[in-house]
Amino acid sequence: MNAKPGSTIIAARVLVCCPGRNFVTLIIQTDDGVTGYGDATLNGRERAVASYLQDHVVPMLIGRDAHRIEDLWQLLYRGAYWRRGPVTMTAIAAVDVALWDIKAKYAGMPLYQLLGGRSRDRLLVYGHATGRDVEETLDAIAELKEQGYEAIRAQSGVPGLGKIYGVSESGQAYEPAAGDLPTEEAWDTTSYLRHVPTLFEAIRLRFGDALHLLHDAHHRLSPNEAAQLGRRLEPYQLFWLEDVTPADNPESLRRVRSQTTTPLAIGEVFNSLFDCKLLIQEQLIDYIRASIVHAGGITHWRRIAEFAAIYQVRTGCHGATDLSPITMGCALQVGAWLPNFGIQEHMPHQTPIEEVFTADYRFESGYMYCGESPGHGVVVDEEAAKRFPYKRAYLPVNRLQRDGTMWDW
Ligand code: EZ4
Ligand code: CO
Repeated sequence: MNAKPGSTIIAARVLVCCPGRNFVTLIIQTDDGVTGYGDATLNGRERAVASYLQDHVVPMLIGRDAHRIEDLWQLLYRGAYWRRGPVTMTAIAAVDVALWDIKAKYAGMPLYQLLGGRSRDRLLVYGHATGRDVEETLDAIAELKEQGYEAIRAQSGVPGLGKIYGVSESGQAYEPAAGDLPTEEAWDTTSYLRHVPTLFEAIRLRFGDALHLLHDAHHRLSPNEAAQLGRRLEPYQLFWLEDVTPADNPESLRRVRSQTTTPLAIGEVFNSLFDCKLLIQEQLIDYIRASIVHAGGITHWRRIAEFAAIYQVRTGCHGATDLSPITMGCALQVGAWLPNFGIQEHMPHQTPIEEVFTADYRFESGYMYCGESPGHGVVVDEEAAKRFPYKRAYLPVNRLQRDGTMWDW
């Protein structure tokens, strides 16, 4: 496969840095000085993807035509023989995104132009409100409303339980991952199911009906418990209820779907169209949460999104802070084009991330606006990154309060 001059990949390197939290970035350069950046961050397993890229993918890239994005995607996917899985698909995503960045820079256009141009002026995002109890969550919602958010994910501590993942300590974000090893938290589904409707009742009482409300059950429920929760939340008209059951069994959603009209979202841990297929085809969900970084890059993610469009399923891309600004830049570029864009998660990155990543997107009053610079609009300062070396860090895990059984967190 001969590359034309002016588009040959001459260098590719992996950068692991920790400006407040760990990020893995793939940097690809062509012989005429165009640089593309791809996100390869897999929270808590960062080094595994860095090695996959460094040891097995980078050597295959050198000398290839940077414009043959599809062919390189197929080479890395089919060629590995061992298909799918988060590590593989995140590594492929990094290559894919860096190459789309390069192609758009060659074209001198923002990425959305290469996909078909704009379908919308701005992208609806949702913010995160959490608190140790209902009152704190209500205050957090009030603050987000002040900033203009029209859609808010609400989580709160559960009476009788200590700190649980997804709920912050006072005034703090519940992320990033902290601790050299995962801490262990205690969980009780009965207490949780009793508590959640009271949270949403209080929210509607204080803020009325206009606000879009979301909630994340973080894979902790059985199909029947999820059906119960969906029903009990119907009076509060949620925008979506997320990850009610573990994502391994898509059939579980049949039970939930048949029992409740509360809109369902799932898929932040999905890495392939095959994870999403049944859920979309049977219209068991309303929003697909797969992200560009964990689902094979723009090339594969857009197959998921366009497949979803056929079944009136809209996108709601994962956008927690473990997805680097590169992934956010791509999500906004692609979301500017995608006809069935639904909503974008927005959890702002914390300082000092801006010392390493410069992004051309912006948030304003409940919406995000993608930038107009060529590429996906995010550049990485490799020199600055050296000041922030990788630091082992993990999110907490979960055990049942009753008897210490390992649980989904
Ligand atoms: O737990 O990104 O909806 N968002 C989430 C996230 C995920 C983390 C895992 O790395 O559930 O906070
Ligand atoms: Co989630």
